[in-house]
Amino acid sequence: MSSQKDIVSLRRKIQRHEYLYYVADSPEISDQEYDKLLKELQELEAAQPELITPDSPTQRVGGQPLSKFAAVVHQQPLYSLDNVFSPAELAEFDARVRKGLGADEVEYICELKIDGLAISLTYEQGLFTLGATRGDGKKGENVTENLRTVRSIPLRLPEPLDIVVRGEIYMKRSEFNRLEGFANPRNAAAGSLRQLDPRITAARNLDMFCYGVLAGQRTQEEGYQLISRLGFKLNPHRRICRGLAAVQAYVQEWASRRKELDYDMDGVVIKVNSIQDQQTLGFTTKFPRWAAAYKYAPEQAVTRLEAIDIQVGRTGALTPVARLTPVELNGVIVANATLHNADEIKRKDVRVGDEVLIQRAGEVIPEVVGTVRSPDGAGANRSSQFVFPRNCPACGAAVLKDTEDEAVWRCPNADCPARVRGALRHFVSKNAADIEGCGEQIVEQLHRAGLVKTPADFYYLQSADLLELERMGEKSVNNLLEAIERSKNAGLARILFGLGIRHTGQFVAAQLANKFHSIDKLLAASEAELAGTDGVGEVVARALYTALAAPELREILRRLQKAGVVLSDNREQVSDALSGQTFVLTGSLPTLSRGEAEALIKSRGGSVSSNVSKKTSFVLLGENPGSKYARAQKLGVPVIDEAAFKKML
Ligand code: 3BA
Repeated sequence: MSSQKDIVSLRRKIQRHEYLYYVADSPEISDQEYDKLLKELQELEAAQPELITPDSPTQRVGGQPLSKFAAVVHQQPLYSLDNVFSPAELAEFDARVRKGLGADEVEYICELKIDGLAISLTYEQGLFTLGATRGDGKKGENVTENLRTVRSIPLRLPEPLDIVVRGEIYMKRSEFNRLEGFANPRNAAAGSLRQLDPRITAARNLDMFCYGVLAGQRTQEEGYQLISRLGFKLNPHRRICRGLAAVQAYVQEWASRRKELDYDMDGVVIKVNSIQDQQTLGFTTKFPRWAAAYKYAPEQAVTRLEAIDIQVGRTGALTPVARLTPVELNGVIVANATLHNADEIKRKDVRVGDEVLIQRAGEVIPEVVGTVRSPDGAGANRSSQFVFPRNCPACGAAVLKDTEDEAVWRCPNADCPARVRGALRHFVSKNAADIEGCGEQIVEQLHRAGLVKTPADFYYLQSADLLELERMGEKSVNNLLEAIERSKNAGLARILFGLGIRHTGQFVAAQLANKFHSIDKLLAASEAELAGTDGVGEVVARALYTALAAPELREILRRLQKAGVVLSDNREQVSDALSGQTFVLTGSLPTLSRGEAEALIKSRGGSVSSNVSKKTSFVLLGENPGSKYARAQKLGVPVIDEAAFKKML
């Protein structure tokens, strides 16, 4: 039996590594080592549940689902920010501040305005006891259990303080891209924070930047340094700017640099640095006179909404798409924009025939913001409200939601022609089987003609059948058959990815291929063996185990194999590319998580270290690099970005 002392010291150790990984972004141990420590603690606590404390790292997801969130009255109200929209308005803000202080020049601190949700964290005696949303500024919701799942939020402080810290909860773009049905990372963060079941929130990997300061500081910057020392995560891009010109330069710089970030920002927050000056300026009823938010204008255009179509994806998700009178949006002609989901159409009340505002925010796909009513018509002659279909437009099946909270309606029919076509398009795509020249139209034609229903059918196509299709001459038939033949060597990882098995994205597919090397070994693997794959957790392993046992999938795999599609990977070919090379990671990468990058390196024979030395082969550089970058430059260690890294693989 282990002592309380063992448990406490193990807990401290894990807390320290959580800090290093999630806040300081400079881990000293690998994900596997971390998992091992956590598992060890879980086992010790399971044997002696009376020793579990609320700040234990095992308690991040301990809570039971709630039936509703309780209201919380903020001890101190959360103010809003005064908005400015142009350099001229920013100059007016500076003039007001200078006048209020009787100063010629003011020292400001500028920081990125994170596009997330304001929250407040309360600590009592150093223990995290309450987390609340901003709400209307006076009253918010108690989301403590959900905030406990956010790894960058400390559950215990190094000192037994009674404090309240404020900040912004947000979702990284790379995390948002994994999810479906949310309009943007902000909505995804909001939806994830408002989940009654903390296990769902935990799976969404939310993050937080703090910007609140504590009493007794001389400047805002000192306040930031203090909360940083207490273990909170701060956005690293803040800068002290003396005078208006320096502030304008910061605003301009980040207008173009925002694309570098893995999270959305919608402007810059400018704060008077001196706390005494802040007190002199005070507050209006709504906002502090010593702060302003400079909001960037999104790329927008106005055009007519011609129609709303519903697209059905391979997973069954129904996405409403706006068909527009083509219009130019920053140099690109746009004819379609997403309306995201049924709730969004209702909320925005956009109707066919309306003049609508479209914009391209952080993402590549433009979205419809809302209707711009003409001053005369005032909407008198508008068409009726869009009615979201109750049935799949492609097959007629009644549509469903996975859970009530979800915004996405889905077609549940696995044989739905739209879903099947989506699945086939996915299979032939570049990162999957890569059947060259087999575009959307050909897939559609083959499916319509009844020649292809599953991915395996591509490999049984006969030229006689193909020649009967419209616009398919001898040459195009030969080209297609040759491309299909070539794709037989795409490799296990791509074929696995192409089959669209749930939870098996490009990354997991590559990991599975690397670990099991052949489809037969993969199909014979136990759930535990699947869970032992880097990048595959227990939840995914369970779902994957079930998916791999499905008779339909087994039959497709059998027919692929019979047709000569290679379903094994040559060990040497994949695993030795990085053999003998040592990598150090710093900063966050645009698409890969740290864990994914480490797993990729190891799976190819390389190793990962946390310290840069002369022996380091490469430093893999992401956004917001730490001191390792400077050290790499000093030692002359080659520095590569994610794109270069992927090429090496
Ligand atoms: N700084 C949002 N308010 C912020 C504390 C003040 C403030 C914000 C900020 C009022 C961001 C309003 C909601 C609120 C705490 C009130 C930031 C950001 N500073 N960097 C000056 O990044 N979005 N939002 N939160 N009190």
